[in-house]
Order: sequence, then structure tokens, then C-alpha cells
Amino acid sequence: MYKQFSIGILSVSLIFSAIAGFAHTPPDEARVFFVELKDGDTVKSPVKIRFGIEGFGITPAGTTDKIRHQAGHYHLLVNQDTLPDLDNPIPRDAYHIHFDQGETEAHLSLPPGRHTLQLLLGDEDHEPHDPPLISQKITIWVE
Ligand SMILES: [Cu+2]
Repeated sequence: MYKQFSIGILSVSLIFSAIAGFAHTPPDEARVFFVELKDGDTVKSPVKIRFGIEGFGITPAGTTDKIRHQAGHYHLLVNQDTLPDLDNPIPRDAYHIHFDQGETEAHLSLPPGRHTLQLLLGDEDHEPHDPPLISQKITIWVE
């Protein structure tokens, strides 16, 4: 009797996570990208960086409306060799910048030299979507 009850609870939680996973799944054609700024560009600091998205939306972090199933907020990864753990909330530090208000551009002060930039969309809990929406990683040179 007890065993059956446990299995019942497990099935319900599996169904819920399947629905949640599906709801947060961006369509295949969705993508995030840098607008204007291109790989190899030489720029001055502060660097104006505009973020672009197609096939999915932007909404502030913490959104509880249904829009959260079809939208997220940007994270800018600065000088990262590897992506953060895609199964957990994206770290929050000077190299993993969250745009919690749904901002679509940044003015980033960077020291002279080579830097890499990459965008990663996160959901209302700052977790990457499944599959994740990740931009091309670009290298820029700051004068
Ligand atoms: Cu975030």
C-alpha cells in the first residue's frame, strides 16, 4: 500500500516536470545573437552591446505570467572558456552578467585587449532553457 502511494507521487512529479520542460522549450528556430557587434571587431570602452533574439521572447527575471514559457532574460558571459552548468541557475558575478529587467543592451567597461562575449538566455529562475539558447561566442579587441 505504502509502495503504491510512493509510485503515484513519483508519477505525478514526473508528469509535472515533463510539462514544465516542454513549456520552457524554445522552438528549433529560436536563436540569440549580438546586434551590430561582430566577431573580430575593434571597439572603444565602454562597449555598447545590443542583444538580439528571434523565435522567442524577453521578459524580466522572476516573471510569473504565462509569458515565462515563451521568453527569458539575457545573460552576458565575459571571457569564459566554458559555459556554466546548464542544469543550474547561471552564476551571478562580474563575468556572468544578468539583465534581470529584460534589458536588451549594455554599456560594458572593459580594459584594453582581447575579450570574448557570449549570450545565454535564462528563465525566470535564471536557469538556461532546454535546449539552451546560446549565441555564437565573439572575440572583440578593446583599444
Ligand atoms: Cu538571470
